Amino acid sequence: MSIILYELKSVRSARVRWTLLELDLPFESIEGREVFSHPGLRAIHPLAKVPAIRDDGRPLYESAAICNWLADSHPERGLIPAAGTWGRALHDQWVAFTLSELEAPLWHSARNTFLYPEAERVPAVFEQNDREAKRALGVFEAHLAGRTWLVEERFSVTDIFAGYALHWATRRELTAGLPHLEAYLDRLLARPHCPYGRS
Ligand SMILES: N[C@@H](CCC(=O)N[C@@H](CS)C(=O)NCC(=O)O)C(=O)O
Repeated sequence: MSIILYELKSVRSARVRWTLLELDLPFESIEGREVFSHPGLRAIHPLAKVPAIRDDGRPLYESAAICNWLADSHPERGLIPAAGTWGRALHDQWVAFTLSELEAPLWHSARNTFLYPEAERVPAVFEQNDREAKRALGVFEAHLAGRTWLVEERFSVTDIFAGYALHWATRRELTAGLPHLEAYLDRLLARPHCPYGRS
């Protein structure tokens, strides 16, 4: 078994790195700014984005698809509820909610902060995006009141996945006044394999 991970340590590939570490799977890392022009990455991802993996020669991209695949293909580690269970439906719900309601506005703001050419940036989007992100954060806050983890009261890849976007929201200072969410992030970031910390 061989896994190659194309990554840049502080971005969404951190989800895949953390999943691999929790599963205790060995992997080769191709990391750094040069990753975007690496022929290995370009052969996998049509937009040359990270994360991407090659698992026993098979190419896969999109952080949700990769994390789910890795956890599903090692069911003995118990990192993801099994397909066809209610726990899995909840996992899918939180992944979709994270991507569409929280990560989309955060990413749109990021693009308008440092990715688009300066002349194309639209500062007006920040307020709208922060408002949308805060609505989503309020949903996490309400769900986490009285809960330790997102699904089935045990740590799972759902927490790895959503946790990355929640941590991203702290970097935009959007989590003030959300004590359950802040406490959850403290629990998450204290885990030994968490690849990032409070900034
Ligand atoms: N939805 C994708 C997002 C991938 C993505 O946009 N990755 C960024 C880093 S977080 C990237 O590679 N950006 C380089 C670029 O846009 O050219 C996922 O979750 O894997």
